[in-house]
Amino acid sequence: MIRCMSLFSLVLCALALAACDDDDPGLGDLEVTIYGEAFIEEGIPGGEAGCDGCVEDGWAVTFDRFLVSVTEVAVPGVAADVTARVFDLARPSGGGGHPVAVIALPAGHYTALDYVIGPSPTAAAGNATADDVALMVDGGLAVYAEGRAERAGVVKTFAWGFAGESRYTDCAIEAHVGDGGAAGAELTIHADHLLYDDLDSGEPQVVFDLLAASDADDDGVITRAELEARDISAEARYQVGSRSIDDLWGFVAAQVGTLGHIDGEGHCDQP
Ligand SMILES: [Ca+2]
Repeated sequence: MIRCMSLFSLVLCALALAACDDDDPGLGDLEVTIYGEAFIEEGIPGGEAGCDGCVEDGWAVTFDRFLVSVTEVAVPGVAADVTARVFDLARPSGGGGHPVAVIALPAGHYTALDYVIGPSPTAAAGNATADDVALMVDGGLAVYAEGRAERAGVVKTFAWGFAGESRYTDCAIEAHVGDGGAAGAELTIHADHLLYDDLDSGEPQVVFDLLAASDADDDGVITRAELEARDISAEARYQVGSRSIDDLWGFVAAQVGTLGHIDGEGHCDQP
Protein backbone atom coordinates (compact mmCIF):
# COMPACT_ATOMS: atom_id res chain seq x y z
CA MET A 1 0.00 0.00 0.00
CA ILE A 2 1.26 3.43 -0.89
CA ARG A 3 1.47 5.88 1.96
CA CYS A 4 2.93 9.32 1.36
CA MET A 5 3.46 11.30 4.51
CA SER A 6 4.65 14.70 3.38
CA LEU A 7 3.39 17.15 0.81
CA PHE A 8 6.61 16.68 -1.10
CA SER A 9 6.11 12.95 -1.16
CA LEU A 10 2.54 13.42 -2.33
CA VAL A 11 3.82 15.46 -5.22
CA LEU A 12 6.40 12.82 -5.96
CA CYS A 13 3.77 10.10 -5.78
CA ALA A 14 1.57 11.97 -8.21
CA LEU A 15 4.47 12.27 -10.61
CA ALA A 16 5.83 8.78 -10.26
CA LEU A 17 3.58 6.33 -8.47
CA ALA A 18 5.84 3.44 -9.14
CA ALA A 19 8.70 5.12 -7.32
CA CYS A 20 6.84 5.31 -4.03
CA ASP A 21 7.08 2.58 -1.47
CA ASP A 22 5.76 2.16 1.98
CA ASP A 23 8.27 4.46 3.57
CA ASP A 24 8.45 8.21 3.42
CA PRO A 25 11.94 8.82 2.10
CA GLY A 26 12.36 12.01 4.11
CA LEU A 27 13.72 15.25 2.78
CA GLY A 28 17.16 16.50 1.93
CA ASP A 29 18.70 19.44 0.12
CA LEU A 30 20.30 19.95 -3.24
CA GLU A 31 22.74 22.83 -2.84
CA VAL A 32 23.28 24.49 -6.23
CA THR A 33 26.29 26.72 -6.83
CA ILE A 34 27.63 28.62 -9.85
CA TYR A 35 31.31 28.84 -10.74
CA GLY A 36 33.29 30.48 -13.53
CA GLU A 37 36.45 28.52 -12.78
CA ALA A 38 39.92 30.06 -12.86
CA PHE A 39 39.29 31.29 -16.41
CA ILE A 40 36.85 33.89 -15.10
CA GLU A 41 38.20 34.46 -11.59
CA GLU A 42 41.86 34.73 -12.63
CA GLY A 43 41.86 34.98 -16.41
CA ILE A 44 42.84 32.97 -19.45
CA PRO A 45 46.60 33.18 -19.97
CA GLY A 46 48.20 33.89 -23.31
CA GLY A 47 50.06 31.03 -24.93
CA GLU A 48 51.21 29.62 -28.23
CA ALA A 49 49.32 27.78 -30.94
CA GLY A 50 48.12 24.44 -29.69
CA CYS A 51 48.45 25.30 -26.01
CA ASP A 52 45.85 23.94 -23.62
CA GLY A 53 43.92 26.19 -21.24
CA CYS A 54 45.21 29.38 -22.78
CA VAL A 55 44.59 31.84 -25.60
CA GLU A 56 46.44 30.37 -28.57
CA ASP A 57 47.48 33.61 -30.24
CA GLY A 58 49.16 35.04 -27.16
CA TRP A 59 46.51 37.41 -25.85
CA ALA A 60 46.03 37.20 -22.08
CA VAL A 61 42.38 37.79 -21.22
CA THR A 62 41.10 38.85 -17.79
CA PHE A 63 37.62 39.73 -16.60
CA ASP A 64 36.80 42.62 -14.27
CA ARG A 65 33.15 41.61 -14.18
CA PHE A 66 31.41 38.54 -15.54
CA LEU A 67 27.74 38.90 -14.70
CA VAL A 68 25.30 36.06 -15.21
CA SER A 69 21.54 36.20 -14.59
CA VAL A 70 20.23 32.81 -13.46
CA THR A 71 16.44 32.79 -13.69
CA GLU A 72 15.55 29.18 -12.92
CA VAL A 73 17.05 26.06 -11.40
CA ALA A 74 14.98 22.89 -11.38
CA VAL A 75 15.13 19.19 -10.71
CA PRO A 76 12.82 18.30 -13.57
CA GLY A 77 9.44 17.01 -12.47
CA VAL A 78 10.24 17.40 -8.78
CA ALA A 79 11.04 20.91 -7.62
CA ALA A 80 12.17 24.27 -8.96
CA ASP A 81 13.53 27.58 -7.73
CA VAL A 82 12.50 30.39 -10.05
CA THR A 83 14.02 33.31 -8.18
CA ALA A 84 16.13 35.29 -10.67
CA ARG A 85 19.53 36.20 -9.31
CA VAL A 86 22.60 37.98 -10.68
CA PHE A 87 26.09 36.66 -10.01
CA ASP A 88 29.49 38.17 -10.66
CA LEU A 89 31.68 35.19 -11.46
CA ALA A 90 34.82 37.34 -11.57
CA ARG A 91 34.73 37.57 -7.78
CA PRO A 92 37.05 35.10 -6.08
CA SER A 93 35.28 32.11 -4.53
CA GLY A 94 38.22 30.05 -3.30
CA GLY A 95 37.32 27.41 -5.85
CA GLY A 96 33.91 26.75 -4.39
CA GLY A 97 31.74 28.93 -6.58
CA HIS A 98 28.83 30.99 -5.30
CA PRO A 99 25.58 29.68 -3.74
CA VAL A 100 22.58 29.91 -6.08
CA ALA A 101 19.75 27.99 -4.44
CA VAL A 102 18.96 25.25 -1.95
CA ILE A 103 16.25 22.97 -3.31
CA ALA A 104 14.44 20.69 -0.86
CA LEU A 105 13.85 17.24 -2.33
CA PRO A 106 12.60 13.85 -1.26
CA ALA A 107 15.67 11.83 -0.37
CA GLY A 108 16.91 9.94 -3.36
CA HIS A 109 19.35 9.78 -6.25
CA TYR A 110 19.01 12.54 -8.83
CA THR A 111 20.70 12.54 -12.21
CA ALA A 112 19.30 15.60 -14.00
CA LEU A 113 19.16 19.33 -13.40
CA ASP A 114 17.73 22.09 -15.59
CA TYR A 115 18.68 25.74 -15.47
CA VAL A 116 18.07 28.94 -17.35
CA ILE A 117 20.37 31.91 -17.94
CA GLY A 118 18.35 34.84 -19.17
CA PRO A 119 17.25 38.39 -18.61
CA SER A 120 14.77 39.12 -15.84
CA PRO A 121 13.06 42.40 -14.90
CA THR A 122 12.89 41.23 -11.28
CA ALA A 123 16.37 39.81 -10.75
CA ALA A 124 17.83 40.18 -7.28
CA ALA A 125 21.45 40.10 -6.19
CA GLY A 126 23.15 36.75 -5.92
CA ASN A 127 26.66 37.83 -5.02
CA ALA A 128 26.52 40.85 -7.35
CA THR A 129 26.29 44.48 -6.30
CA ALA A 130 23.16 46.61 -6.62
CA ASP A 131 24.84 48.41 -9.54
CA ASP A 132 25.51 45.08 -11.23
CA VAL A 133 21.89 44.03 -10.80
CA ALA A 134 20.67 47.37 -12.19
CA LEU A 135 22.97 46.97 -15.20
CA MET A 136 21.47 43.57 -15.98
CA VAL A 137 17.84 44.42 -15.24
CA ASP A 138 17.81 47.82 -16.96
CA GLY A 139 19.73 46.44 -19.94
CA GLY A 140 17.60 43.30 -20.26
CA LEU A 141 20.81 41.27 -20.10
CA ALA A 142 21.50 37.59 -19.49
CA VAL A 143 25.31 37.77 -19.55
CA TYR A 144 27.72 40.72 -19.29
CA ALA A 145 31.47 40.33 -19.79
CA GLU A 146 33.80 43.23 -19.02
CA GLY A 147 37.53 42.88 -19.17
CA ARG A 148 40.73 43.28 -21.13
CA ALA A 149 43.09 41.44 -23.41
CA GLU A 150 46.81 42.20 -23.50
CA ARG A 151 49.61 41.07 -25.77
CA ALA A 152 53.09 42.59 -26.06
CA GLY A 153 52.00 45.80 -24.39
CA VAL A 154 48.90 46.26 -26.54
CA VAL A 155 45.68 46.41 -24.51
CA LYS A 156 42.14 45.97 -25.78
CA THR A 157 39.19 46.35 -23.42
CA PHE A 158 35.62 45.19 -23.84
CA ALA A 159 32.28 45.50 -22.05
CA TRP A 160 29.71 43.37 -23.84
CA GLY A 161 26.16 42.63 -22.75
CA PHE A 162 24.08 39.80 -24.23
CA ALA A 163 20.30 39.50 -24.03
CA GLY A 164 19.53 36.01 -25.26
CA GLU A 165 18.01 33.40 -22.96
CA SER A 166 19.75 30.02 -22.77
CA ARG A 167 17.96 26.97 -21.42
CA TYR A 168 20.12 24.09 -20.23
CA THR A 169 18.20 20.86 -19.66
CA ASP A 170 18.96 17.36 -18.42
CA CYS A 171 22.34 18.47 -17.13
CA ALA A 172 24.02 15.28 -15.94
CA ILE A 173 24.39 15.28 -12.16
CA GLU A 174 25.04 12.54 -9.63
CA ALA A 175 23.31 13.80 -6.52
CA HIS A 176 22.64 11.38 -3.68
CA VAL A 177 20.33 13.31 -1.39
CA GLY A 178 19.98 11.59 1.96
CA ASP A 179 17.17 12.04 4.50
CA GLY A 180 18.21 15.18 6.34
CA GLY A 181 21.35 15.41 4.23
CA ALA A 182 22.58 17.45 1.30
CA ALA A 183 24.20 16.98 -2.06
CA GLY A 184 25.67 19.55 -4.43
CA ALA A 185 25.49 20.52 -8.06
CA GLU A 186 27.55 23.22 -9.78
CA LEU A 187 26.48 25.34 -12.73
CA THR A 188 29.84 25.75 -14.45
CA ILE A 189 30.33 28.66 -16.85
CA HIS A 190 33.04 28.23 -19.48
CA ALA A 191 34.28 31.68 -20.49
CA ASP A 192 36.77 30.35 -23.02
CA HIS A 193 33.82 29.61 -25.31
CA LEU A 194 33.58 33.37 -25.88
CA LEU A 195 36.92 33.11 -27.67
CA TYR A 196 36.19 30.00 -29.74
CA ASP A 197 36.75 30.37 -33.48
CA ASP A 198 34.06 27.90 -34.61
CA LEU A 199 30.46 27.40 -33.53
CA ASP A 200 30.35 23.66 -34.16
CA SER A 201 33.85 22.20 -34.13
CA GLY A 202 34.59 19.83 -31.28
CA GLU A 203 38.10 21.25 -31.12
CA PRO A 204 37.89 24.97 -31.77
CA GLN A 205 40.82 27.26 -31.14
CA VAL A 206 40.69 29.79 -28.30
CA VAL A 207 41.85 33.01 -29.93
CA PHE A 208 41.53 36.78 -29.72
CA ASP A 209 43.23 38.15 -32.87
CA LEU A 210 40.08 38.77 -34.90
CA LEU A 211 38.34 40.40 -31.93
CA ALA A 212 41.36 42.67 -31.39
CA ALA A 213 41.55 43.50 -35.09
CA SER A 214 37.92 44.59 -34.99
CA ASP A 215 38.82 47.67 -32.92
CA ALA A 216 38.44 49.68 -36.12
CA ASP A 217 39.14 53.11 -34.64
CA ASP A 218 42.09 51.68 -32.67
CA ASP A 219 41.05 53.43 -29.48
CA GLY A 220 41.71 50.30 -27.42
CA VAL A 221 38.01 49.58 -26.85
CA ILE A 222 36.30 46.81 -28.83
CA THR A 223 32.68 47.88 -29.07
CA ARG A 224 29.56 45.99 -30.06
CA ALA A 225 29.21 48.25 -33.11
CA GLU A 226 32.75 47.37 -34.20
CA LEU A 227 32.02 43.65 -33.86
CA GLU A 228 28.77 44.06 -35.79
CA ALA A 229 30.75 45.77 -38.54
CA ARG A 230 33.21 42.86 -38.79
CA ASP A 231 31.99 40.60 -41.60
CA ILE A 232 33.06 37.00 -40.92
CA SER A 233 31.48 35.41 -43.97
CA ALA A 234 34.82 35.21 -45.78
CA GLU A 235 36.81 33.96 -42.78
CA ALA A 236 38.37 30.51 -43.13
CA ARG A 237 37.69 29.96 -39.43
CA TYR A 238 34.63 31.36 -37.63
CA GLN A 239 32.33 28.86 -39.29
CA VAL A 240 28.65 29.08 -38.30
CA GLY A 241 27.09 25.97 -39.85
CA SER A 242 23.62 26.68 -41.16
CA ARG A 243 23.01 29.66 -38.86
CA SER A 244 22.31 33.02 -40.45
CA ILE A 245 25.22 34.77 -38.76
CA ASP A 246 27.61 36.90 -40.78
CA ASP A 247 29.16 39.31 -38.28
CA LEU A 248 31.45 38.82 -35.31
CA TRP A 249 28.97 40.17 -32.75
CA GLY A 250 26.40 37.61 -33.84
CA PHE A 251 29.08 34.93 -33.66
CA VAL A 252 30.12 35.81 -30.10
CA ALA A 253 26.48 36.15 -29.03
CA ALA A 254 25.86 32.62 -30.33
CA GLN A 255 28.84 31.36 -28.32
CA VAL A 256 27.30 32.92 -25.20
CA GLY A 257 24.51 30.38 -25.58
CA THR A 258 27.04 27.58 -25.07
CA LEU A 259 28.70 28.82 -21.86
CA GLY A 260 26.66 26.67 -19.50
CA HIS A 261 27.90 23.30 -18.26
CA ILE A 262 27.42 21.22 -15.12
CA ASP A 263 29.81 20.02 -12.41
CA GLY A 264 32.86 21.17 -14.36
CA GLU A 265 32.99 19.50 -17.74
CA GLY A 266 29.54 17.92 -17.64
CA HIS A 267 27.07 18.61 -20.42
CA CYS A 268 23.45 19.66 -20.73
CA ASP A 269 20.95 19.43 -23.55
CA GLN A 270 19.79 22.61 -25.21
CA PRO A 271 16.24 22.50 -26.61
CA1 LIG B 1 37.18 50.92 -30.80
